Amino acid sequence: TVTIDPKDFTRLALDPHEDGVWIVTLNRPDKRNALDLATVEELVTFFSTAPRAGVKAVVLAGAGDHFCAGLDLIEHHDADRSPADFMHVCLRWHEAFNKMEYGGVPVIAALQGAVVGGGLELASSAHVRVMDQTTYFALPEGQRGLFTGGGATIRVADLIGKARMIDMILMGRVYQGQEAVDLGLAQYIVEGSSMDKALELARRAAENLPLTNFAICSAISHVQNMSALDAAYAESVVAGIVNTQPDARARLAAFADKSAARVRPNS
Ligand code: 1HE
Repeated sequence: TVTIDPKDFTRLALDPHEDGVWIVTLNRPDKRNALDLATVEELVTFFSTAPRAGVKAVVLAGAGDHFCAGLDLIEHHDADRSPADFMHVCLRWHEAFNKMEYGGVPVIAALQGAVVGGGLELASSAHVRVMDQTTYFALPEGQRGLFTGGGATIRVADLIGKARMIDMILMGRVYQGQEAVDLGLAQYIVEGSSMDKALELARRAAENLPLTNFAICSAISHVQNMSALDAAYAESVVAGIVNTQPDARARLAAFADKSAARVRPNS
């Protein structure tokens, strides 16, 4: 079996819980968790391995007052990269973020403070985003003489629509509070700690069967990239496997013998 040793990681703090939920924390708070190459490589390693290492759900967090300040602008400035160099940097970001989105393990982002630039690209690769009252979203690339390179044109446009994304990056517009939820940048906003809520959600997700979560956290994203004809085919194949899994028998039996919880409206 594949194992993940938290001691192998320096940029990420890894905290595995007994229920299979892992808290993965960007751990450079004095740099506002800016994404340097080393951090991205650790994200690639973790999210490439997690689906085979028994990780049932992940809470992705940032240490300190800010979730993530995006691309490490100092490293980028000092490296004075060629176009080919930076293309390869972006490809490593895509490797990490695609492993998150398509890996089949639920990833719940616990957000606070700045979720900006590449930090928003990272957050938008999670399956669920929880924000607190301090959280704000922006794409400062426009003002910095840069462009997004970590998937914002794909995922941020998907979350909020093309026109709003263009406005965000063109004007440096900042979204926060309930408006950010209404637009789709986050699914939950809490008065207290986004970590507490994200952990609660990760634990709930981890109670689903792993194969079911694999389908939810990979097939839905893959299917979005397909024609309707191929999507219907792929969905049928995935449902064929998931909906006949032996582990689902007990849950179906519980429904049949009326011991399973019924679906009710919130009280
Ligand atoms: C950084 C970075 C960074 C902070 N790269 N070092 N991203 C941005 O344009 C966001 C830039 N950052 C900020 O606007 C602010 O730092 C924050 C709003 C996130 C936080 O403000 P604050 O007042 O708490 O911190 P600070 O004093 O600005 O920064 C504290 C330290 O973090 C300082 O380092 P120090 O060694 O001088 O103490 C900063 O240099 C460092 N720091 N942010 C490097 N981003 C694949 S393309 C993706 C394109 C992008 O992501 S563009 C980047 C957009």
